[in-house]
Amino acid sequence: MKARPNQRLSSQAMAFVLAGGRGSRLKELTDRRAKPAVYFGGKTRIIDFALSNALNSGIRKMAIATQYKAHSLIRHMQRGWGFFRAERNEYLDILPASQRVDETKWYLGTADAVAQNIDIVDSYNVKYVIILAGDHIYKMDYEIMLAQHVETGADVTIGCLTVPKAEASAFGVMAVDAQMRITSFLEKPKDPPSIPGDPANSLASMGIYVFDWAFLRDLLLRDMADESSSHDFGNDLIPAIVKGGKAVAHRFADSCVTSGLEDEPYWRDVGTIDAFWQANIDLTDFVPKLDLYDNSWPIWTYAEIVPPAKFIHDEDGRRGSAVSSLVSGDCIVSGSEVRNSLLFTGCRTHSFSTLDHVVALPQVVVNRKAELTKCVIDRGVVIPEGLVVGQDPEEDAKWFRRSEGGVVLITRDMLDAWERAH
Ligand code: ADQ
Ligand code: ADP
Repeated sequence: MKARPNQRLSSQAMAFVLAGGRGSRLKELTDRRAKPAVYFGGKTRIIDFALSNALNSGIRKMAIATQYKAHSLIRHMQRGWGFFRAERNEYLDILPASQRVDETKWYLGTADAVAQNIDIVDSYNVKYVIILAGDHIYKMDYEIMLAQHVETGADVTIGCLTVPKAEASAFGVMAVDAQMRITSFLEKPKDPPSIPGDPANSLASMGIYVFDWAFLRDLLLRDMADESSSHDFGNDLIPAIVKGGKAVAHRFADSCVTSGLEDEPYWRDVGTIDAFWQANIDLTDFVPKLDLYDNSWPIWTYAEIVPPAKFIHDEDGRRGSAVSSLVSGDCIVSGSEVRNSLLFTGCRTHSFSTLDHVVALPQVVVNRKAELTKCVIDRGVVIPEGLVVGQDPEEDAKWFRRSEGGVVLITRDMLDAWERAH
């Protein structure tokens, strides 16, 4: 593709979103849906963040590779992201594994997910490909990262951020020189190296990569033919480029999008029940670290057309109230007290019930006299009258999943078992 002067780089780029991972640390929340399809923040799902970043950065060509429990993700994409128009040179393709090149072959690794779709990427006629993970919460302007990639002439540019060394084993960890050229890269090392002069922290890969398509295409073809490869970006392709080519790190702090409210770069992998609960509850803070109200960087999603949230006194005049909480449309808080909680669309809470530090996914019903503290309630769960959760760890763990951090996850299946026994 020949560039015109003053053309934004994003208009010559596509986003390839990897949304096929299992996300097993989210336990039963990902029993029926892939991690990118998990709800976050009251209205949105996790994948909406990466896709909205791409859209807000000016990218109009996207492909999403799915495989594990893809149904709810695909349905979400079709409902919420179906506005791309080929006649405006906009494309969004959903690419489930085993449905194109080979009927039986799953995507072996993240690089294989791209390799199996080389023809689709070719058809987009783009100069740059930005590889994204569909499972992180952050706001980032990819145009800035593309500009650095072009300026440095790198083979690959990798988004990076500083993480505590104690957590760095979960990441690709790199060392860089003064020009941000990556001098070493270790995928999920047991003993991660720290940043020189900053022993408490390591420089971690965000799993975001910018490539010239011509370069990546070649690399993928060679990788496909290599039987010793696991066909994974972090394990195979990136370490090889660091050794034999030019890999450059891009600091997330340079391209993260903050509003006047936030002052530090915000990036979360909400990969565990504790991290998921915390990141949702953080939104109820007086000044949250993630500003969902910044309409200069909207997070697009599929949203049903629903009536407004409603707060009512019951017949005895008991107040239905929510403080320090986010309450989505179609919720009715009736004669109950909601504190420091987040209610997704369509929740109902009935008289004499209390919710404290609760994340209730869509269509949760909390019946009378239930007392819920520090829990995550899966979509559509009906909490029976008088159920108390979050006060007796042993009792909670008997029926529900209690995380290391003391968050109780309640799903329909768990409640079915509880109901059979009571
Ligand atoms: P991980 O996130 O652990 O590390 P991985 O499990 O490969 O790597 O997942 C990356 C993304 O690809 C996720 O969004 C996942 O859903 C998706 N995915 C995984 N397997 C897939 C498959 N077979 N087909 C399609 N999609 C798939 C990576 C990097 C690290 C980096 C972290 C940052 O390897 O170097 O530090 O991301 O989170
Ligand atoms: P409680 O909270 O005491 O258990 P209900 O569940 O009967 O009481 O709900 C009380 C109030 O909630 C109703 O009187 C009504 O105002 C409101 N409500 C319930 N369902 C709806 C609905 N579908 N549309 C509008 N309001 C509703």
